[in-house]
Amino acid sequence: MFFGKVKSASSKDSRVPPNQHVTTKFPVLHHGNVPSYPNLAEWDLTVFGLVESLRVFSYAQLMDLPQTETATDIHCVTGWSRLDNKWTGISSSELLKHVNIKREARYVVFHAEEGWTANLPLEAFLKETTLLAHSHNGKPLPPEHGFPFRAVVPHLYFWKSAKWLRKIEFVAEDQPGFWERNGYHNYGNPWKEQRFSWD
Ligand SMILES: Nc1nc2c(c(=O)[nH]1)N[C@H]1C(S)=C(S)[C@@H](COP(=O)(O)O)O[C@H]1N2
Ligand SMILES: [Mo]
Repeated sequence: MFFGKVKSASSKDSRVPPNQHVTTKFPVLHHGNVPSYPNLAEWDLTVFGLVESLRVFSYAQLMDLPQTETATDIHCVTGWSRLDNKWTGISSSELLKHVNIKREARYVVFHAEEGWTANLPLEAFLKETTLLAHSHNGKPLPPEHGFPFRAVVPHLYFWKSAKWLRKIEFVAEDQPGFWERNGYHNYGNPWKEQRFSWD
């Protein structure tokens, strides 16, 4: 008798971390308000901290940088996973062609609107699938999903993927962000189920 499931390498099961279920919906989850930007000329993205010189990018300047497309799965700590998301934006490695970080920089803090932050190690930021995204499945992000720019860090639980990104800070010492100070795991690897601080 065989009681297990037959798995193949291409099986969706192998792409879904433990205790996650797949949804084709795109749930909206956040703390605080959805900002609106009637005038994108007033929006900017600041890169600061342990950098040779602080850089402020306008929306137009970011859109002029070489664009990257990724196809990645997202895993929310509340239990849903959404497979095959196409994101368009600026890769972290592209960004770092325009900003020189100092060698002491070891962690990254994403600063969103309303003081919301998320932290991650520099290596996680530098992973090739990490994107500053402006589009999802070929369309500009809707306001509730982070318009005009959000971080996408698909190899960590989705709370690290800051919506309404306004600043990226490079630091030497880790600085736990909003959820990390409120009981979530500091790193958040979905494959190891690093959901809460005690996991
Ligand atoms: N600025 C900001 N970004 C955020 C959050 C937030 O509260 N504020 N919540 C995070 C959480 S907990 C999740 S699960 C995802 C949800 O993204 P979505 O609403 O696009 O599905 O956004 C993340 N990014
Ligand atoms: Mo979340």
